[in-house]
Amino acid sequence: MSVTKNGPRPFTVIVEGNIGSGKTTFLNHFNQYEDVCVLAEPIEMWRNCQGHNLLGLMYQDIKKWSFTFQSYVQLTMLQHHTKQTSCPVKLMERSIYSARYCFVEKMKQDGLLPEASAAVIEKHFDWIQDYANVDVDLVVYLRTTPEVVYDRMMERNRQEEKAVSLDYLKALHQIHEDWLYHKTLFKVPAPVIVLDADLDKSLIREEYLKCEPHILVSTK
Ligand code: DGT
Repeated sequence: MSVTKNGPRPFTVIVEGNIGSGKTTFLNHFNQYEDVCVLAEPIEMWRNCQGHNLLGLMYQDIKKWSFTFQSYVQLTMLQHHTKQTSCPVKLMERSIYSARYCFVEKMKQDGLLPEASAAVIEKHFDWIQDYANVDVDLVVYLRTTPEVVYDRMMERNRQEEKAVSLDYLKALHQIHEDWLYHKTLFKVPAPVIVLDADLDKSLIREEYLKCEPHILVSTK
């Protein structure tokens, strides 16, 4: 356990990568360890916020729903970052950082989030960083190529993602690259491990095993 703003915190790992990069499969691999608290992305919460499918609304009309959606994503990510656990390791799918640095950034670039709305989300984000316990110890970047994740996304056929184009995935890929690989875009919140996540399911286990010792560092 390390001690930060609000007291003890487990060794915290965030798993990042493009849509369809295999974050869920990666997390599932670590479900076998009882010392690891695995927090999958709160997508079901985004699909049902008091009966409203915010993820669906966002893809139907991004301009109208971008602020609503990103506000809720930020809240649910904050809940995961601050969730108490007795496990020495916490493994999270995405983070408050990718919401802000990848998705909000992309909406801003495309003019889909009014400047005033972006300012409110950024103020909130800055306040969270200053006063909440959202520090992380390690980033696992599941690096892919856009064409591979596009095929995976088409195959899984999630209703809300029918509106997602290859061009959108290429742009998101570039933002992830600049943030976590080239490290030229935004502050990287912790050391980064890069895995080749283009690999097929039958080969990816080898990649997972490579980073296991870095993740299970605080477990006995
Ligand atoms: P995986 O296991 O790597 O295939 O993970 P996915 O693709 O299920 O999870 P993720 O986080 O890449 O995306 C789930 C959906 O939610 C996808 O349509 C993108 C969307 N999404 C996630 N976070 C945000 C966000 O902060 N803003 C926006 N606009 N969309 C987001």
